[in-house]
Amino acid sequence: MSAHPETPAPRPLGGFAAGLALVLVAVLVGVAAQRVSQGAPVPAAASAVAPTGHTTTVAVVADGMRFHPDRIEVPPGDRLVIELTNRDDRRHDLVLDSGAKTPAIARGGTARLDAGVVGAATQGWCSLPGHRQAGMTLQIVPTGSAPATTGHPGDAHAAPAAPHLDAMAAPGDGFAARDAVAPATPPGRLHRRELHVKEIEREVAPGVRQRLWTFDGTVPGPVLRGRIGDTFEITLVNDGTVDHGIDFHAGAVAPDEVMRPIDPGQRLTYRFTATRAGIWMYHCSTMPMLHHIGNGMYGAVIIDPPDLPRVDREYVLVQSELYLGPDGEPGDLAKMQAERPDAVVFNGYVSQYAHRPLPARAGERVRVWLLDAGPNRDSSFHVVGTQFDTVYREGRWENRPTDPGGAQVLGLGPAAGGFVEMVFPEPGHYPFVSHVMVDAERGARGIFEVR
Ligand SMILES: [Cu+2]
Repeated sequence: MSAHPETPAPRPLGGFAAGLALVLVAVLVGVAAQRVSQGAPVPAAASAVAPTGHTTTVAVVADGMRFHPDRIEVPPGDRLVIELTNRDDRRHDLVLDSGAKTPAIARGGTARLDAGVVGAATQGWCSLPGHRQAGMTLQIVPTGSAPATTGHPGDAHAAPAAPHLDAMAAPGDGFAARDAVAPATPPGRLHRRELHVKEIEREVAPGVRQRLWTFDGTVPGPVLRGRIGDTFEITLVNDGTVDHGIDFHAGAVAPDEVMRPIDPGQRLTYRFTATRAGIWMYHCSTMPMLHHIGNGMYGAVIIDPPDLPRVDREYVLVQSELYLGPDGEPGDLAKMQAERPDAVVFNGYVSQYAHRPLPARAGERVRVWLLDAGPNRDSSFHVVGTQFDTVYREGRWENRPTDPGGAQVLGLGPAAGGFVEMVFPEPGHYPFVSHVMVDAERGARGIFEVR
């Protein structure tokens, strides 16, 4: 198997490299293709070309989120048969413009695709979510014809438009915001739980529904909490339709086994011991991670610093971006790649705490834990009308109430976290935002209602 001739070639990087790659592919096809005559009827051709009665067979390997080769030249009029082998650790299939397709095959699996008589350039791709946009495409070209145009893979077909999102719209009366209250630190030292991957359709802004990929049906996933020295034994169960995995930043462990993607119906147990304090991200570990995190697969693990004082109230806010796909479908990977979010949100829903404010009382000390789940954008958390006398960021106390200085924002890059504390001076409505103003205006905002 490892001595197979179709060892993945380097990706072409420019004109010269592309030209070289074409020569290599031509040689590769010349070696791998078997052209045989046969009298059996052939499937209808995509364009009018006289069938030659020959069949060209090409071995294609799926590996590293690419097809090798990713361009196949076929004598016009030949029938093309592709023998697909998957060497990746995740499932793939191959779909053609014509509608011909293989089933999804697991690592080591093979499938045979009859592409019919080749008369015109044809596109192929892997139809598992995100794989086409991540670059899993294949061109079939009649020998001697001009190369097919290669636009952005995500633009290769006209997709239905994304729904319109109004960041100022109010949710309906029945809307319940996600509970932002931080869970209490549980007493035990071993935290055992199952996390089920669920692919669910849910509202992310008033009137806007998306098919989200989730841990346990919520976005963000459940907030887990413990102390330094605690062990977490998490069993991930994939109740979804595509492969998923998990990666906990809260523990140090070799990724090979525990972070591997698992097929639908499978489970794995991920054990780690928390040795350092902070608010740590967890997220799906399946490629393209940009798509899996961008479509909802993230959450937080809080490991309390040993000297964490009691406060009157504690909240958790996880910031993330929304890249809308068509209504009721997963988020749009092409937008994620272009860093063009439709909205930026706290705890998964546009401006939810502007409509359902978080309560507090004047004179109370309030702690807000923050995690920037991204996947792409920084957060700059600010509460209008207050100053932070306490800042804890990425494992360090940066400000304490006894310090003469204070802080106006908690700045976080993607996957970073921390907490701030403040005392509200008097009753009122104190807006909170990411002070990246374009993000505040597209949904990263809320209100503390202080009585
Ligand atoms: Cu996933």
